[in-house]
Amino acid sequence: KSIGVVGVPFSGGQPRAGVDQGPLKIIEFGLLEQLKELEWQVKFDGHRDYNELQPAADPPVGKLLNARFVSAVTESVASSVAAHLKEGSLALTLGGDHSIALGTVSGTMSVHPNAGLIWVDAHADINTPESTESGNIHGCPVSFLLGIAGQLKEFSWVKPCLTPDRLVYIGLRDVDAAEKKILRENGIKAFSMHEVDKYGIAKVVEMAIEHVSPNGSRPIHLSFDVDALDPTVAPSTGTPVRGGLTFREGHYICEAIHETGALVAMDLMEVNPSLEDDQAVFQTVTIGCSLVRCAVGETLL
Ligand code: DIR
Ligand code: MN
Ligand code: MN
Ligand code: MN
Repeated sequence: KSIGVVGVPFSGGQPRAGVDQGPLKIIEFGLLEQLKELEWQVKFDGHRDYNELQPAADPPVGKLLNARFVSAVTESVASSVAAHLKEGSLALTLGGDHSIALGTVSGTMSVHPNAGLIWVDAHADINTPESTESGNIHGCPVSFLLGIAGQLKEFSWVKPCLTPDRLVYIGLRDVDAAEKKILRENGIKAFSMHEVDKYGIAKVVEMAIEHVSPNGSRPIHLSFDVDALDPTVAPSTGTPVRGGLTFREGHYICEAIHETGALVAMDLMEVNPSLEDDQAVFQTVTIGCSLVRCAVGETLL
């Protein structure tokens, strides 16, 4: 069993500096050694310098900020993820902000066109270029993947590759009004923190998996935004929202998805080691590492 690790030190999908240091910190904290201890063959080519893809000028495209830069980086990420998958490796992408998932999911779908997507996040990240209030593309990747965004020439490489029935959310609690409308109109399955409270995490994860990959019939891509976790558990992230997943709920999601045997790709996004104090950074980075370990087979017993 082998795992291809893609480190994406990129922050252009949102305004706060530092999230580009997430992948470096996660690897510095020993994730690759931990994966080897779990008997994975690890392929990691080092962190690519995505700044070489930064265009000389990148004026707003409508409301979207850094559109050309985000497009170039995510296109490159898509091909890195696809290359690992074609070699039969599990693809693990370390962010960076969540705009990067436009690349990771596109890469997965190019190799596994029927894959299901489990998006664990406080936010739905499904704004369109028209609906976004912030202009930050980390709030938009899902609409691009679904093809409800309307084609922009800056993102001409993006092919709609996801259908609403193969998408499910866990952990939502900060969803824009326009996003709620999009979720409703497209009949997208979402388990907000309300459903986590109501059914418990085990039932929610079971229903989520059953939705995107009935009886393990479809490969699974897990996109985990660390802000899905409660800020007391993972404080060092750009847009923390109170009332999130507990330490164990976050890990349970990863453990249960591992148990399906269908996981082909995982993203760990929005770890920002420049936010909060050293203790908070330690907590956030170590939980990032342990979420990944659980998703690839670490068990408690
Ligand atoms: C908001 C916040 N919905 C936006 N999104 C965040 O900017 O579109 N996503 N923080 O991670
Ligand atoms: Mn996100
Ligand atoms: Mn988020
Ligand atoms: Mn985000």
